[in-house]
Amino acid sequence: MEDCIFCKIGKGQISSDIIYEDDKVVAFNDVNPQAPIHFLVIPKEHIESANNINNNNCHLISHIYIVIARLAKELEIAEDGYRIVNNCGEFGGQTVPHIHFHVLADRKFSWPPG
Ligand code: DGP
Repeated sequence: MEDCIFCKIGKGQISSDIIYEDDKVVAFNDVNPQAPIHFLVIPKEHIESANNINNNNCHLISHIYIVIARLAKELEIAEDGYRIVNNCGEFGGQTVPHIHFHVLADRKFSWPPG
């Protein structure tokens, strides 16, 4: 999508602190970190939000979870645990309309969220 900032990051048109990339997804550090480790994982294909997951693109979502598990081991956060957040829509707090999964780690998180 032309005006989408995360599409541009996925295509390398905007620089970001990339920690993992393959043909389907990119993981990069969040510009406004909320934890000592805070990165985002996005599909390169434009999917607006969780509302738009379907049978044709769900393989990208499962792939994102596989990548998160791999990065968690590499970053040595798997054992302590971490939080995966996917904000959806206005009430969910989504500010960038390209689906993304926050991975927050290296501190303890409370529940319920605010
Ligand atoms: P959300 O509120 O769930 O839509 O989160 C969007 C996140 O994306 C927010 O934590 C800040 C981050 N973000 C927005 N623009 C950029 C950018 O250009 N680069 C990076 N690295 N992160 C961004």
